[in-house]
Amino acid sequence: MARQEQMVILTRKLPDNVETRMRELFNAELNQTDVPLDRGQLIDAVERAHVLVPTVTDRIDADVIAAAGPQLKLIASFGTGVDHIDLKAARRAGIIVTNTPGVLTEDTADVVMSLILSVPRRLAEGDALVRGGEWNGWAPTGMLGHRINGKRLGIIGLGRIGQAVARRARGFGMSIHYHNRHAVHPEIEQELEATYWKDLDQMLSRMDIISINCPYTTATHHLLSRERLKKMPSHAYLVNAARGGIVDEEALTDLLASHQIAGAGLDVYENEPKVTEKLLTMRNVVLLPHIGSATIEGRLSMGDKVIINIKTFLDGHSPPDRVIDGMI
Ligand code: 8YV
Repeated sequence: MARQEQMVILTRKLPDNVETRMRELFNAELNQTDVPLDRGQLIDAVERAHVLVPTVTDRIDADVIAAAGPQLKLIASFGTGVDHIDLKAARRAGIIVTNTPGVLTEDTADVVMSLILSVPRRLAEGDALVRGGEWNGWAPTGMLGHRINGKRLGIIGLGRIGQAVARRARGFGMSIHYHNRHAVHPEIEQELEATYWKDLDQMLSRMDIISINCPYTTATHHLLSRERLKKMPSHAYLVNAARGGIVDEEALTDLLASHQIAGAGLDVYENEPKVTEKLLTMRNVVLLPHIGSATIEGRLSMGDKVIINIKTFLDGHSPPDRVIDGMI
């Protein structure tokens, strides 16, 4: 079948330029309304598509993959994280999965750094004060936060995004610490003057700010459990722009409420778009709506990557961003 006849189904609205190019190259079925597909619609899509282009809001579990027609050969996800796709089931069904790594690194690191600055310096609180008409002018003891310079940042997952965060944090005078399954290459450690902590619990108990930058897998589900969160000193802050499920959100909420953790900056949640109600009432948290990679430039590059992956695959080659199950 010619490439132009291959059915490529997009589950969400993508930037216009990306959709236009998709239509030029493939038999693309778009989602103009941008309402996320329900389960029935998702199953209908995998029954018909040669290529599915999902996003983080689609749960492509083993049942959805089992419902796929034999023509479905590629899931070209729009995004880097692939935790919404059952990779093992896809592999068993002979379906290749690709993602869009690299192009959202700097944007996501910018949002992480913004949260690192916003929470200790109480930026959202200050904004609310001014907008609420409750600001009575400068005062020597008004809106005091905590200094960033000289603080210890513990990065969980010093991969591409973690390293980009570390580079920014160094510019703000922070010292860099990290936990990974294995230490990174010595050259990277040297460049970042980063200290490796094999033991996550030990690192947690000694940091001022923790940033989560690892992928979400079965191994990292609730990596920050109640027990682990309790290791953090009461003056410490937690920042998460990776995936909500890495943190036990209920436990985090309890510990923030009882001031056993000083504050949190969150861009992701366990049950998006739901957010634990109690968090909404807390002053010591900054809550963002999963905007880590939400720049026009980033979204266009992500679209480009998806197109390159599909085109390469349909032209009979191995797509550049193939995700291998077990390598995440
Ligand atoms: C994307 C993300 O917006 O790429 C990721 O892993 O978390 C987000 O920045 C989203 O995944 C798009 O599907």
